[in-house]
Parts: sequence; C-alpha cells; structure tokens
Amino acid sequence: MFNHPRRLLFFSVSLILLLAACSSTGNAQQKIAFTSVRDGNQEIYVMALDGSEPTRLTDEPTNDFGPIWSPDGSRIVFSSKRAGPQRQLYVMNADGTAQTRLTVDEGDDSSPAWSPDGEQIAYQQRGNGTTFQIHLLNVADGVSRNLTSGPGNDGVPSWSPDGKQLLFQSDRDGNLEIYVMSADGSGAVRLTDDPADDWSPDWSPDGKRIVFVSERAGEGAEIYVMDADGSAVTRLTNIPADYETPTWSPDGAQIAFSSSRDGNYEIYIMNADGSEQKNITNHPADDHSPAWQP
Ligand SMILES: [Ca+2]
Ligand SMILES: [Ca+2]
Ligand SMILES: [Ca+2]
Repeated sequence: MFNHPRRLLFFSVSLILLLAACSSTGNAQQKIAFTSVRDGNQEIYVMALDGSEPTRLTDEPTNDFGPIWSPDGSRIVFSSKRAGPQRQLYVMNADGTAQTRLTVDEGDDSSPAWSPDGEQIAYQQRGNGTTFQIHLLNVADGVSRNLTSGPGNDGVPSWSPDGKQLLFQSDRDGNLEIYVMSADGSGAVRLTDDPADDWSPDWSPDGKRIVFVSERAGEGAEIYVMDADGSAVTRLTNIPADYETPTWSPDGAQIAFSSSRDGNYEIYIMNADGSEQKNITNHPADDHSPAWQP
C-alpha cells in the first residue's frame, strides 16, 4: 500500500508530524509518583501526567513519604514510619513490590536523592534532639556516612546531573539559604543571599538552572528559578500560598510542585518559564511530593 508515491509522501509527512508531536510532549506513558492522605494516611501513588489512573503503591497504616525514582526508573526510594516514630528509608520496585528497608539507625531519615549513577542515595537525618545533617548511603552495602556536621540544619540534597556536586538548604548563616558542595561534603558555597528563607532546591537536568522556594517577596512562599551560580533569579508563581518540592521534568521543559493555593495541597505542573500552571490531582485530600519518572 505504500508504493504509490503521493500516498508514501503523505505517510512520511504524517510520521514526521507524529514524531515531532511525541518529542514535544515527552513520554506520554511517563508517570509522576506522589504522596496523598486520600486513603486515610500518607501513602505513595503513581499517576499519569494528566492526573488520571492514580494507583496506590504502599498500603501501611503508618505514614509513607517523599518518593524518588532510581535513575533507571526501576525502583522508588521513600521514607516511612512503619518501623517506629523516626522515619527510615525504604526502597521498592516501581510497581510497589519488594518493599525493603534501607537505613537502620536511631535518627529520622527523609528527603532522599538518588545519585545519577544509581550507586548512592543522599538524604537528611536528624538525630535525637539534634540538627538535620546530610548523609550519603552506599546502595550496594547499605553503609551511610555524614557529609555535613556543622551547627546549622542542612537538608534536602539534590544532585548535579554529573553526580559531582550536591545542592542543599541550610540555616547555618541565620536563615534558610541554598548552598552547593562537592559530593564528598567539601567546599560548600552559598548561592542565595536573602534575609527571607530560601529552600527546597532542585537542579535542572542540563545543570544550568536551579528551581527553589522562597519567601523573598514578602507575600508568602513562591517558586523561583536561578542560574546554577545563583544569578538571574526569576519568580515563576504569583499566588501566595505554601509551595513544596518543585522538581524538574526529565527533559527540563516542565516543573512539578505541590501547593495549598486551591485550599488543600494539590500537585501542579507548569512550563519551566512558569506558564500553563495546571492542577493535576484535583482531589480534596492533601497531595504532596511529586517525582517524575525518568
Ligand atoms: Ca501509609
Ligand atoms: Ca535566605
Ligand atoms: Ca489535593
């Protein structure tokens, strides 16, 4: 049927348009993991990018938090109180099977970030009555070590795409600012310098930009982006409310976040320039912690 030249041309043009449409909208099968209390306590779910087909992955009477995909998309790390009042890190397959504990310690472990090579997980730990510090877990043998140890609270690590550096938030200079350090914990440099709190940094997939939350406008929290050296700070949202965990899509074209701006916490997606902000959960229960499938 493709030997007629005009029909073949039409088919070719159609195929090119189809491929162009696919590349501009990303992977249509891609999912977002998130947490919600819609079934009575914090559980981890996945859904399609338009919010359809929400599927629960955890089913534990205690709270489960903060899902993050492994770089190959096969597994999800998260924190949970299922072993006691202090959160510990767990890992499961992307379909929710084989839920396995990763950390076994006296502290409260949360905010995991999987290294680009899949071999390590950075996370924040708060010891009993002490400050938050950033730790690094070696996935193969389960051994953890401190990356930070100063008097401030250091947390919410985010890897550079090359795996050589970590962004994090800290109040070591008096209010929450965003810092970058080498992945061995050395050489911390402050990127923001504003008397209001700046927190929850996430590094863009091309390494050039950082999205974060700040109260610098004095109107409540909003989402901002800046260049990786801390310059060119640009505000992306304009509805004062709580904002949490802005996170880049794998292609860098979009940012997902959670916010209370519509009365309860919902997951939103917007373009990287702040345009076309869409509520994709639209559920009366609180929804948090969006994470894009790689
Ligand atoms: Ca649960
Ligand atoms: Ca600040
Ligand atoms: Ca909701």
